[in-house]
Amino acid sequence: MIHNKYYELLEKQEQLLTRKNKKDDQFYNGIYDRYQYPVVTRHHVPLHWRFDLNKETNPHFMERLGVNSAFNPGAIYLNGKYYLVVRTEGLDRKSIFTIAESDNGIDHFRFIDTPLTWEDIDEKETNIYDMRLVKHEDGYIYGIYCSESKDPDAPASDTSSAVAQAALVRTKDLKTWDRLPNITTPSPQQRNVVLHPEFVDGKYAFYTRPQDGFISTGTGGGIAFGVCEDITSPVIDEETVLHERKYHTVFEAKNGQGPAPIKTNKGWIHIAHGVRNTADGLRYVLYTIATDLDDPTKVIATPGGHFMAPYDDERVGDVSNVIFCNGAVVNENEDVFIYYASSDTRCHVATTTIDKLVDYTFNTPEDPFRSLENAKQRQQLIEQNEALLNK
Ligand code: M1P
Repeated sequence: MIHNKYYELLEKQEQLLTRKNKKDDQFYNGIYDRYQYPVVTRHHVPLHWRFDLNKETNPHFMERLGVNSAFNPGAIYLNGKYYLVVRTEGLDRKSIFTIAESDNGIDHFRFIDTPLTWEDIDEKETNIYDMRLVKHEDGYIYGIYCSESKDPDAPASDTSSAVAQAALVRTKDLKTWDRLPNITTPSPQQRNVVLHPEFVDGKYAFYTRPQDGFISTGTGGGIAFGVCEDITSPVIDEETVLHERKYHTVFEAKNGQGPAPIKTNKGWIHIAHGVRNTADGLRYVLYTIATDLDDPTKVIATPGGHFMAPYDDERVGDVSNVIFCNGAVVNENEDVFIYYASSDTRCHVATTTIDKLVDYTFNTPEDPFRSLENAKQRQQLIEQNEALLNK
C-alpha cells in the first residue's frame, strides 16, 4: 500500500520538473546567457529514490535515503538529447553518479534509470565524483572521474587525509559501463583528469592535474598533458604542464581542466577552473584558453580574467564562492551548453555559441599581469570609444 503523502509530494515535484527555464534578463555580458533557475537540484531527485513508499514499513513517510546536493555534472549530447551525469551526494557525504535527461538542455531535466554502478575493482575506493563524459573517436563514451580513498600512510589519529586518483569507465549507451583500471601518472595524486576526444599521434591523450596533496597541489599543479598507448591499461609516463598557475591571477592557487576541450576552426577551446585564496577561503571561477588544433600542448589564446564567476545566489552553498564546470556540449546548430555547479550544491546551464566562444577566447585582451599596465589597457579602450562617440 503506497503512502498518500507520496502522491502529494509527487504533484509538487512535478511542478518543479515541468517548470520552464528562462534566460535571466538582468544579466548581460554578450558572451553567454545565464538562466533564472538551476537545471538540476536535489529536489529533482525522484521521490522513490529517497523514500520507502510503503505505508506499512514507513508509516510516517520519512525520507530514508536523503539527498544533500546534486552538482558538478558531466554532460553529453546524444541522439538529440542532453544527458547529465550528476554528482549526487547523499546525507552520508558519499557521492554517486546519476543520469538526468532533457530534450532541450535548459529545463525539464528528469533523472532516469537508477544510479550508475560497475564492477568494483578497488575496495579502498571510498568516494567517487566529478565525471567528465567524453565521446572519443574510437567509438566509446568514456567517463573519467575522481576516485578517492583514505591515505594509507596517514597516522591513525588522522582520519581525514585522502588520496585522489583518476578512474576510468566506458560505455556505448550510458547504461552498461565497463570499469577500466585507474590511470597511472608520475604524480602522487590526480584530480580533474580529462580525455582528449581525438587520438594524438595515434595515442590516447589526457589532460591531467599533477598534485602532491589532496587539497593543495603543492609543487605540482597546472593543467598538464600526457599520452597513453593502451586505454585498457592506461599509463601516462610523462606529464607536460601546458597552463601553469600564476601569481595574482584567477588561477593563482590551483587550476584544472573542465570538460573535454571544444573543437573549433581556430583551435581547441578549454573551459577550466581557476582557484585563488581569500580571507574567506578558496574562490573558484571559470576561465578559458585555446590550444592549437595540430599541437594540443601549444596554448594559442589566453583571455584575461575569469569567464564566469559565482553570481548572486550561486555564491552560497555547501562550499560557498565556488563555480565548477566539468560538462559542456555542442549541438548540431553549434549552440554551446555549459553546465556548471554553484557552491558544490546545484547544477546550472549557461548558453552561448561556438562563434561567441571563439570571439571571446581570441579577442578578449590578455591579462598584462600588472595594475599600471591594466590601467593603460583600459585607457586605450576608453580613448578608442570616446573618439567614436565624439565623431
Ligand atoms: O569544492 C570545490 C571543488 O574542489 C575540488 O576541485 P579541485 O580539485 O580543483 O580543488 C573538487 O573536489 C570539486 O569537486 C569541488 O567542486
